[in-house]
Amino acid sequence: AVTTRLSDYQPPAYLVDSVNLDVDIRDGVTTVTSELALRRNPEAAVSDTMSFNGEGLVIRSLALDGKVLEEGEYRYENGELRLSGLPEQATLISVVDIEPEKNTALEGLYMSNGMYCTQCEAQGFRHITFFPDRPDVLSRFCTTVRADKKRYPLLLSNGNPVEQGEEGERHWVTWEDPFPKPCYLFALVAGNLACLEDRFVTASGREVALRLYAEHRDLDKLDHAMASLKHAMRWDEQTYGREYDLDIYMIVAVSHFNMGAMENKGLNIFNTSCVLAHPATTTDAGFQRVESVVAHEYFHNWSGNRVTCRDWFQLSLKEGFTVFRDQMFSADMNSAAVQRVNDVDFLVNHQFPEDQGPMAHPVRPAEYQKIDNFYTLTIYEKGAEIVRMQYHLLGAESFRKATDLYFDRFDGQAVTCDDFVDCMEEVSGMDMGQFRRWYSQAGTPILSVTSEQSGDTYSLTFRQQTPPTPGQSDKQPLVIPVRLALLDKAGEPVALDDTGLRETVLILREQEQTFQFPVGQTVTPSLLRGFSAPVVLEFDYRADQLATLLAHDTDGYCRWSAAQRLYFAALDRLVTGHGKAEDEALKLAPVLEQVIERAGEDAAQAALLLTLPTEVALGDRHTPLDPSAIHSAHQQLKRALGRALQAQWLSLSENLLATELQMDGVAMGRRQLRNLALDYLAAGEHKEAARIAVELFELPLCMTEELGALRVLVHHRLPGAELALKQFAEKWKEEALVMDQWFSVQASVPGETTVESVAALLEHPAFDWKVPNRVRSVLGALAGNPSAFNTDEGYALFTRALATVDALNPQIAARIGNAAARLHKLESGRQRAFRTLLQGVNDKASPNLSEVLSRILG
Ligand code: BAL
Ligand code: ZN
Repeated sequence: AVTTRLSDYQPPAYLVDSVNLDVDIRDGVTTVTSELALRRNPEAAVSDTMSFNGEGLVIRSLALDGKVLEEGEYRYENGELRLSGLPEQATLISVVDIEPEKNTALEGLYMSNGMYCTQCEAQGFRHITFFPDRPDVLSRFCTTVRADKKRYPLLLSNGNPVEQGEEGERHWVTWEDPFPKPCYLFALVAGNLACLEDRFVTASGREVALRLYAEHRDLDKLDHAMASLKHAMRWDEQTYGREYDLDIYMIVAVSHFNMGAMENKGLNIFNTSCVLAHPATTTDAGFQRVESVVAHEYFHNWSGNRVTCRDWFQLSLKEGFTVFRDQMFSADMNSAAVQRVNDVDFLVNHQFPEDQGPMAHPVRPAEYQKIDNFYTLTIYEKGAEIVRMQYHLLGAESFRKATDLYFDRFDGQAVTCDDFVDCMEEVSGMDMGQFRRWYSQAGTPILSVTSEQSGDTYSLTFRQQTPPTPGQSDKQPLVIPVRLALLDKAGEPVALDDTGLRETVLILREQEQTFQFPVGQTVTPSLLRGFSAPVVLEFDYRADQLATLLAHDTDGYCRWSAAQRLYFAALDRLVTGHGKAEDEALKLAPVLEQVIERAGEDAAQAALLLTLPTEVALGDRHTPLDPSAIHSAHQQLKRALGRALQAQWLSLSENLLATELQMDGVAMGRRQLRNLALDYLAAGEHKEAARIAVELFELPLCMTEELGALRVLVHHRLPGAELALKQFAEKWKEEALVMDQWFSVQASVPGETTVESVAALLEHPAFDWKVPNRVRSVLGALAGNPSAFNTDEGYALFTRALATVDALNPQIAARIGNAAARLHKLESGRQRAFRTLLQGVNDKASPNLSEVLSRILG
C-alpha cells in the first residue's frame, strides 16, 4: 500500500488553466476527449515533466501541441501518465474510452438506475480522463455531453448551458463554468428526469433558477428540499454575507450513491435519501436530514468551492467549517437546544469511539493510504467542534469579521487549515498557537474535575490528559474552553464573583489548573455548558446533584448529560452484577417523572432526556467487552423502567395522538416522544402496547408513526409483527427508501437470533449488493446491533458480506469494515474467532478495505 504524507506536499509542476471536455455517451463505451491548457507553475521548482492521474482509461490517442504521441513518447502505468520535455505552455489532447456501465465502485462516471452520473470527490475524476487530480489545480471547465436524445433528454454539467444541438437520434449540450475549480467538483448527468423549478432573488437582486431533478415518480418529494434550499440561501446571505454566484443551481437525486450528497459546482448530486421527502414516505428525522444536507451542500459553494483545500489533508477546512455552518443553520430553523443535544449525542456516540479506536487520526491527518477512508466523523464532526470553539472564543461579531477576511483573501484559491486560523488570529489579536494543536493531535482529551469547599471558597481543579492514539504517544495540553455555572440547591445559578456574573468561560491551557469562586454554599457545578469543548468530562457527581441538573439546569446539554450519567451509572451496576433492575428503575423514576411532567414545554427535548444510551455506548465503557452481559443489562433496565412508569408511558402513547398531520418542530417532537413512550410500554410488557401499536400502524398520519409502530411491533416481537412486516413490504415495495427502513428495522432487532433474519434479508429478492443504501440498511444496522453482531454466526455473516461488497464497491466495504473497530476490546474468545475471519478477508481485500482492516488487526 502506498502512503501519502502531508510532509511530502509539493506544488504541481504544471497548472491547467482550462479544460475542454467532450463526453460522448454510447451504450457500453463512453469516449472522453479532453483538451488541457497547461502552463508551468511559477510556484513550483522548474521541471519539464508532469504526471497526470488516470485509472482504467483505454487510450485512443494522445497529442501534445497538435503532435500525436506514439507509444514510447509517454508512460502510462500504475494510474499515472508521465510526459517529459514539456515546454512552458502546452496543449494536451487525450481521447480515452471508459465503461460506466461496469462501474460498480460508483466513483467517476457510472450508471444509477438508468441514468449516467458522476462522483469525483475525492479522486473520481481520474476514472474519467487524464488530469492532475488534486485540489490545488483549479481550471475553467467547458463540457459538452452527447447522448441518445430519447433515452437521455437531459444533459447537465457545471455552470451555464451555452450551446446545444442535435445529430440524428443523438443530441448534445455544452456547459461553461466561469469559476475555476478543482476537478473533484466536476459533475455530469445524462438522464430522463422530472424537474421542480423555482427561483431565488439574491440580496443584490440577481435572479437564480433553482432546479431539482428526480425520477418522474419522485417529483412530489422535492418540495421540502426546495424550501430548505431557499432558506439556506437566505441564511448564508444574512449570517455570512455570502451570495450565490451562478445563474442556475441544480440538484439531482440518484439512488446509487456512496456518500450523502456532493457539492459539485452548480450541480449538486444527492443520494435520494438526502433530498427526497414526503410525509407519507419519510420520517421526521429524514425531513430534518434533508434540510441539513441541502444546506450543507449549498454552504459548500463558499466554504469548499470558492475557497477550496490545498490538499486532502486539509479536508476538514471545508468539511468541519461547513458542518458547523449547517449545524448553526439547523439551530436557527428549529429548536437550538434540541439541535445542540442531537449534534453532541452524535459526536459523543460516534466520533469519540473513532478517536478511541484503531482508526483514530487528527482532524488534519498527517498521512493516509486511501483518502476515501478519511471522510470520517473526526474530519467532519470534531472538525466542526474546533470551528465552534473558535466561534465562541472570538464571539459572533469577530468571527464574522474573520470569515469575511477568509473568504475575501482566499477567494479562488486552494488553502490550508492554518490559513483559516490565521484569519481568526489576525482579526482577534489572540495568539492561536496552542489552539492549533486541536488540528494535529488525535484523540479525545479527558478532563477530570474535582471540587473542594473550604469556608467561603469553592474551588474546581481541572486536569487534562489525552490518551495515546496510533502513531501518537505523546500528547500536549490543549486550549479547552469550559463554560460554567454553579447551581444552588434550588437549581439557580449563584454569583461567581462580586460583579454578580452567573456564567463564565474558563480557558484551560495547562495540564492542571485550579479556579476559585467566592461561594459559601453547597453548589452543583454545571460544567461544559453547551458542550463548550469536545472532551470527556469526568466529575464524581452525586445522584442528587445529577437530579438537580436534570430538573433545573437551563442548559440543554447539561440536562441531557446529567440524564446520561444517571442511566450509565444504573446500567454499569447491572453489567457488573452490583444492582437490580427494579431497584435502579425505582431510583430513576421520580427524576424521570419530573421530565415527563414538563414534556409539554418541549417534547423533543423530553424525548432526548428519556432515551437510554445505546448498547454500543454502554459496551464502550466495559473492557473486556462482553456484549451478552451488556445486552442483558440494557434489556433489564428498559423493561424495569417500562414497568415503573407504565402509567406515564400509557398516557403519553395515547394522549399525544394527533388528529391531523403537521410537520413543524412541535408536532415532530410529540411524535418522537410518543414513539419512545410506546417503546417503553412494550418493553414493560404492558398488555395495551400491541393494540396501540397495531392501531397506529394501520392508520398512520405519516411515516414517522407507521415506522415507529412497526419498529415497536417487530423489536418487541408483539403479536401482529409478522403481519405488519408483510403488509408494509407489500405497500411500499416500489419505494426504495421506505424499503431500506423495512430492512433496517429487522436487522436492528436486539438479540442473537437476529443473525438468522439478517441472513434471510441478504437473500431477499429486493436486496441488492450494488445499492449502497440497501447494503447499509442491513449491514449498517447489524453493525449497530452488538448482541447479534458479536456472535459466531454474526461474525461469519459479516465477514462474508464484507468480501462480497468489497468486490463491487471498495469505498462502501471500507466504511462497513469500520464496524470491526472494537475487535481489540472484545473478550478473548470472541476476539480470536473474529480476528481469524477478518484476517481471511484482509488477505484478499481492496486497498480501501485493507487500510481499515490492517489498522484494526494491528
Ligand atoms: N464533500 C463530500 C460530501 C460533503 O461533505 O458534502
Ligand atoms: Zn461537506
